[in-house]
Amino acid sequence: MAVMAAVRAHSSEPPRRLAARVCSNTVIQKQITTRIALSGGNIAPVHAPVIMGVVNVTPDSFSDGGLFLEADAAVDHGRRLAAEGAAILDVGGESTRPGAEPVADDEELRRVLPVVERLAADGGARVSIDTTKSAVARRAIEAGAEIVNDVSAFRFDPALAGVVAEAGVGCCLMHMLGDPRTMQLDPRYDDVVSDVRAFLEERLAFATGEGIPEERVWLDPGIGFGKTVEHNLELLRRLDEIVAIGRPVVIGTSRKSFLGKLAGGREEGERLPGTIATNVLALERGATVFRVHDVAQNADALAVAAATFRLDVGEGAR
Ligand code: PMM
Repeated sequence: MAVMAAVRAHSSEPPRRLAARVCSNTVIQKQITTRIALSGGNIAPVHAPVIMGVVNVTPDSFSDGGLFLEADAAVDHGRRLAAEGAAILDVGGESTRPGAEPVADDEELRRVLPVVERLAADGGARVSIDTTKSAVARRAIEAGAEIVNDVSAFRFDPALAGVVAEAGVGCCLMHMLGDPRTMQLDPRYDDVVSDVRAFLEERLAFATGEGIPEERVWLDPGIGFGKTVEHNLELLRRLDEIVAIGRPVVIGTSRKSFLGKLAGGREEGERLPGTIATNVLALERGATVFRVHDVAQNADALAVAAATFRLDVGEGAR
C-alpha cells in the first residue's frame, strides 16, 4: 500500500524527471514498483523507466563508431544526452560489435578517462563505465564513474568484481554467449530464456560472493550478444522470467541488427521506431533501465507508456 501511495503521490510529476530524481537518490535507484493485474491473472511489476544514454568513444562501435572519438565531441554528446533525459551516461572505449578485436588497457583508458572525468564533474547524470577490465574500471571509478557495466558479467576479468565491491559502486552484469569475436557464428541454446536466466543467477551469486551487495547489481539479458533474431524476440517476449530473478533489468535493443532485419532491412540510423517498440514492450514486462542512443525520442515514448501504466494502476486502486 505504501508503494501505491508513493506512485499516486508522484503521479503529477513527469516520469522522466521522476526517473532522474529517483536515480539521483542512490546509485542503484530505489525502484518505484507497483503491481498491476494483467489478463489471465498474471502479475507484472512496472518500474519508472531510467534512461542510460550511450557514449561510445570507439572507432568501430556498432552504430556510432568513430563519431565521438575525440574527447570533446564525446563530452558534448554526453551532455546533450543528459539534457535530453538520460539519468545515466554509459561511456565505452572498446567496441563489442560482432567480430570486434579486444583493445589494450592503455588505449581504452586513453579514450574513456577524459570523458568520464568531465561528464562526472558535471554532476547531472551518473556515469557508468562500459568495460570488462578491472584496470580500466578502477581508473574510471577514481575519475567519477559510479556504475560498472560489464558485458562479460565478470567472466573476462573476475578481479573486476573485487574492484566493484571495494569501491562500493553499482554494476550491470550482462549475458553474452562466448565473446564478441565468436558470439554470432552459430548461437544455440536449449531454451534461450531459461539458459540466460540460469547464467544471470549464477553471475549474481558470484558477484555477491565477491562482496557486492545484491542491491547494487543490475542484470541484462544481452540482446544481440550471441543471439539469433528469434532468440532476441523470445527474450523480449518472456522478459518477465528474467525480471523474476528480482534485480532491476537493463535492456539494450537500441539500433541493433535484428530490428533492421524485422523491418525489411533498415540501416542503423533507421531503427529508432523498432527500438522504441521493443523498449515500450520491455517496460510493460518489467524492465527498468533502457540503454539507448536516441535519448529524447525513447524518453518521450517511455514517459507516455509509463504514465499509461500508472493511470491503469490508479483506476484499478479506486
Ligand atoms: N550493448 C552494447 C554495448 N554495451 N551494455 C549493456 N548492458 N547492454 C547492451 O545491450 C549493450 C551494452 C552494444 O551496442 P553499441 O555498440 O551500440 O554500444
